[in-house]
Amino acid sequence: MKNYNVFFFIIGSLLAVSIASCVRSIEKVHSPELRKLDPKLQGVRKCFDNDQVNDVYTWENKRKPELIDYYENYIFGKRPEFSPKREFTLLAQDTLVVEGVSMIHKEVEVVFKLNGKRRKCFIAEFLPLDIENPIVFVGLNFFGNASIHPSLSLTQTKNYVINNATLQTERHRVTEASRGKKAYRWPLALIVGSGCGLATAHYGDFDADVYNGFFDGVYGLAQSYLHVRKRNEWGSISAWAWGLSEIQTFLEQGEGTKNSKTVAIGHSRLGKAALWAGVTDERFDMVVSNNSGCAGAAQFRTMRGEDIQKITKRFPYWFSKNFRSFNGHDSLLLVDQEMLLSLIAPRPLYVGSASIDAWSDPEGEYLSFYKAQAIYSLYDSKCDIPYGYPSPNGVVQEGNMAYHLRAGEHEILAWDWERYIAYAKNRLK
Ligand code: GTR
Repeated sequence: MKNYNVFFFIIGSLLAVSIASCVRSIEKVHSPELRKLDPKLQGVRKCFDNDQVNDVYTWENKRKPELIDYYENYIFGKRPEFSPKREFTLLAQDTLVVEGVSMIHKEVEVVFKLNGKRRKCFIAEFLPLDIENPIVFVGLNFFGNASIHPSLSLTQTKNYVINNATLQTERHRVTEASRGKKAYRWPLALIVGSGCGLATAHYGDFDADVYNGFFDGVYGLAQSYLHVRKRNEWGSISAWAWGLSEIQTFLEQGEGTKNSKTVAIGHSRLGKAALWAGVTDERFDMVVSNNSGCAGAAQFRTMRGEDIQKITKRFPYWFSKNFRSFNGHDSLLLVDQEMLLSLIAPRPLYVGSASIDAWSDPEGEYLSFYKAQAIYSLYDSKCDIPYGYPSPNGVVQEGNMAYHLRAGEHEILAWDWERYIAYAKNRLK
């Protein structure tokens, strides 16, 4: 009997301690200075010390750095500084003809080397035949370069992919049957036929989209295997954003693209990565977020569609550990996503939503976009985004801010690309 009492006492105490530490974790997740702030009273134009942002100087020198610091510490995590050596090898170069449009196609292998460790990525580039330094769209793909066109010269990824019946993947790897199956997401004839270029790589080249620790992908390159992950360190979205920046670095060294203007673009989780790449790397001249949803363009506070609990339960590894402390407490964050979008200003920003993509909360994406004009208008006094959420197939374009609501589901389609391309050509002349 006595033994049972001791047993229940120990179990009870352990439970009490773990419940207390959960409660403590949300109260104490912020640093002591930030803990004093009321989350309800935060705004993009108000610094954490209450200073108002009424000019570009205060934005760029005070509010913008503190916001980036906040996103690093509490959402996407801090990426360590690391600079590997890069070796570029041209694996294939050919002229592809897609729906009557001829284009230069190159497959390039990049080997990153650091402290005796190596990591490879494969970049596929598609450029117009006779245009020097075209605008280049830079985006990661979900199923490897060979999924975007059936030509045999495109690299089949050997990395982990999400299982997908249409692509006939087997045990998380693509198969020969997967070739070209995602071509509809990458309308090469439209992109190159409009005089633009595309550079893409498989997101798994930088980090596998699976919860398998933080030792593979670029983590393995950047940090030692003995590294103990802290609460504010990077997750996959930051690793993928690093990959986008590496494609940018490649373009700056590559033939015919040294002076190209570039557009970071991404769909869904890769839209979140494109936004974060645009924030952390100002070499991107424009950013496109396509259906990026929770932790992308959508507001946390609307509490529609995916929320922090839902996203971190399935994908804890996309974010810093700190982010999970906000599960069920989205409104305790001191930021909302108009702030993430504002960090792109004054560069052109295009947010694309889809009307029945409820999981991504298209209306919440529009609200972030609408509210981000508080910062865009510091640079452009004519900026005037209407409050009303557009109807399906509606487009709002004002100066360096653009939004559309494609009628339909969660996807990236030629309809979206047509608008992204025309807008990029107009703004990046
Ligand atoms: C969903 C996830 C979203 C979005 C999407 C995607 O499962 O909940 O945040 O990123 O995946 O990438 O297609």
